[in-house]
Amino acid sequence: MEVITVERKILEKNDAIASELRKEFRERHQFVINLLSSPGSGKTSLIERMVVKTRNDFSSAVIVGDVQTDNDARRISALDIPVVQIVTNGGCHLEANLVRDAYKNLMNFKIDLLIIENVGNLVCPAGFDLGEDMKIVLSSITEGEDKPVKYPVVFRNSSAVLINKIDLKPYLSCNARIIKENALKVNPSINVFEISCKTDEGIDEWISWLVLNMKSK
Ligand SMILES: Nc1nc2c(ncn2[C@@H]2O[C@H](COP(=O)(O)OP(=O)(O)O)[C@@H](O)[C@H]2O)c(=O)[nH]1
Ligand SMILES: [Mg+2]
Repeated sequence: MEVITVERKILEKNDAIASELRKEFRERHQFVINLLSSPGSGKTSLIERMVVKTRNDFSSAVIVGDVQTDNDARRISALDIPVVQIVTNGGCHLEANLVRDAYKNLMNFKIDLLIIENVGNLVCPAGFDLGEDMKIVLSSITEGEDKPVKYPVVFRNSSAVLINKIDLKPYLSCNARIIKENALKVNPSINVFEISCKTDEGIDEWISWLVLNMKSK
């Protein structure tokens, strides 16, 4: 019983900070997405592709969470956009207070799209509101077809699933159509995109959908 009480208190505190953040993002006309996936599904690769393709249209910034190292922040800062790395030192997800502290470093930049790359994990990050407009989950075809049904909460809480690495279809027995069906089973309103961060297939369609949502905020 105590554990449940403590967990609820943590989530309540997190949600209060997330609400403040959401208000601040709205006042600054910033659209915020929270990227979730297993380690290695392609979150950083997606950010790299998106920034290259959209930099003439709008300004992006990134907050990236990892258990250790600032490798991802280094990769992203090579694109010459503002990036803040949060090292959680063992923590399996980002919390709103960490994002609030990281966001202080982004006050002086013009930002249209803020991308939060969460810690690679399909369980813990799902329950934590970071003030984002949307959670987006990546599921790559190297992970198999059953991730949406094994980890339903993250798929249920996400507005879109990006089925990544479809360039590898010829080499794998995993069927992207079944990932899609499983995702729709746990969340009938989830939007599904098949993408490759290697060949760029599907990336334009995903970005067009995102931009529509940014414009309607
Ligand atoms: N073949 C292929 N490899 C990819 C694709 N996207 C990412 N990768 C590779 O997958 C590995 C993990 O990608 P990364 O972006 O670091 O994943 P993250 O841990 O989710 O940020 C890297 O070696 C990428 O080059 C893709 O669409 N196709
Ligand atoms: Mg990464």
